[in-house]
Amino acid sequence: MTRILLLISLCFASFAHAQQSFVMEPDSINQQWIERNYTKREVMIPMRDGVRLFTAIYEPRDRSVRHPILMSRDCYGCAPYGEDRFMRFSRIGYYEYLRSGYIIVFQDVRGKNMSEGRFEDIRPYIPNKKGKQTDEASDTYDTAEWLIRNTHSNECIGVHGISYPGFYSTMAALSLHPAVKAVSPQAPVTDWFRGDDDHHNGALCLVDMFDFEYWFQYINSRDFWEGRIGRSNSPTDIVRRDVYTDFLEMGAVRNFSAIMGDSVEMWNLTLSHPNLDEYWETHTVTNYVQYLSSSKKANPAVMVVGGLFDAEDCFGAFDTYKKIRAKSPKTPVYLVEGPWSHGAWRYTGASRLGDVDYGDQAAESVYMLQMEYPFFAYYLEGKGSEPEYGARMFDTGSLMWYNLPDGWDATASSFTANGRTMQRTRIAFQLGEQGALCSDITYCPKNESQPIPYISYVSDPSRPVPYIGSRPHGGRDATYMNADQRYASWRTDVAVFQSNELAQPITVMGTPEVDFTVSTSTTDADFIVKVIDVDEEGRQNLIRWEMMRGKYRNSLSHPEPFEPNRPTALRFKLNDMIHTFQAGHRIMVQVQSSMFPLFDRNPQRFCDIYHCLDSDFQPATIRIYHSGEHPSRLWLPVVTAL
Ligand code: PG9
Repeated sequence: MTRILLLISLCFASFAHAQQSFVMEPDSINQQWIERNYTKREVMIPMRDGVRLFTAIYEPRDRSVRHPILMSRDCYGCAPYGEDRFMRFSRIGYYEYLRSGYIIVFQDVRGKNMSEGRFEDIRPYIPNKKGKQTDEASDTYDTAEWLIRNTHSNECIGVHGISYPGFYSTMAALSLHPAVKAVSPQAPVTDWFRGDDDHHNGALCLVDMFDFEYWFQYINSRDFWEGRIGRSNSPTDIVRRDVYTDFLEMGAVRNFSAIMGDSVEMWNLTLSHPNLDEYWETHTVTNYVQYLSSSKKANPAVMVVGGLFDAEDCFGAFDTYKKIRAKSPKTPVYLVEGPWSHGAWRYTGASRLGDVDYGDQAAESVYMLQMEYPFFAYYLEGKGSEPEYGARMFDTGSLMWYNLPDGWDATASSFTANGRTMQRTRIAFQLGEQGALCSDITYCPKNESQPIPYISYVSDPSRPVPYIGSRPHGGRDATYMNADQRYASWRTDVAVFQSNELAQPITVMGTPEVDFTVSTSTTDADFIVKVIDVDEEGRQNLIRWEMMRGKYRNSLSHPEPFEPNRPTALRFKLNDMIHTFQAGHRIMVQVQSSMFPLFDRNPQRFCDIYHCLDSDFQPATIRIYHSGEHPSRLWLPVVTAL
């Protein structure tokens, strides 16, 4: 840690003087002030291979002191373009930095918008680059070199970004430029096959992929920014009555490809790599975070931020943090997980999702003033103290933060939270007869042995289970992540298991694990497991869920058919959860075999789903075994304070 202190002292010495000459009245900042006190430059920064990247630099006019730099590398544009057109900075996201005189930098990544070069989705990191070899880490390195030579900076650079810019932030940490002192990947694009954006355990995120990819390649481009095409030039921008009915009518994935056309690279790549293969693994940034420890000159601090109800990259935030902790132990890494949707923490209204309010402590101002700004202030300005927490985790049931000084380790049997020692016990919540859910800490109905040791339902691809109860929707609605599940629990193709009313609160902190025995009358099927908090009003609040495409149950790389009607083990993990089920509530588990059109439908026949025909789709009789020789359990990590 002494190295960090030395680096910080360098930042501090060159910046400390800044405070006197740049302090402003707390409420005096506004867009006019920004435009009066900042200049804007647009430059094309040359990379080592000669490709030039468009970079917008907002710099304080005050050159009596040197300023920290906060950069975002972006594939969605750095608008407004033009040195005479200032960005309207979001109060929540930027005012603390502008108030403190940061140089704010936005860069179009290689091949996107006004930058030169060729764009590649989730461009792989290249270890031990030679000569003019480039990746997003080297583009960041070359940009940092240029910035510290051509701005009035204190040679302390922070990089942050949400979603795809979150991916570029993780790559920025891997630049290992000595001036890149602190990085914050937020809701970072991380693993597009296991759990982010494009797939969940091999099932295609149909709405997101179909609505995003054409737009991302053609509309979000220089042609758009220079007025040659408009937003509506997209064949996927079809008139929507309701995405459920419209996408159901469109049928098999091959029909979506026909509309998309054959020029959308990421759509074509996705469909030509249906299994987890080398393409996906080389494009997964967490396969390279061990290189964070490979430099003696740089050791950037990393603060990962995630939303517990993030519909896009919930997996990515947890996985980025866990892999950095495991593979680069010398990296100072922090995790913040709040009750937020994708990126909500940097915008007004963060504490609400759908019709649920998670309270004042979940507000964007709490996040910015207590978490993000202090992190960058410490590492870029030497202001304040090192974050006293390794992780700050929000309990979505008790609506309070846990400060975990030792960070987040979902496997630890004991840990410290809010100054108390917590003990974690993996408890089996067993699926039971008549839809019971019982465990050692909840009531178990007497075990009247029933001749039928399973609950069964018919999964009919012509009537898939909607991913959300409200209708109509033009696209994917992010509020499904914590929505009321009563719309599903009455359906005959959803298996429902619930506990008795809890006599005491039960706090779950960690990784829920499915450990079921199932069967299908066909050779493939999907399984979605949902963990639900049933409150006193009977609202069935979705807390955590995950999809497993059945053929990948044993391996994401090597799909296997089911033997029809043979009881088969089904084991997979859900994203971590931090949730207290209050006394008087019930714990509910729902199991279903479609979540449409969030995911593409499974034809329920072992085949290459992306090229199967409408006629390939068939109903399947699904059995969820619950007793006898085939018990099914949901393992929940229950914690108690010692
Ligand atoms: N996570 C978003 C996304 C990226 C790529 C494909 C689809 C979605 C995002 O960058 O906002």
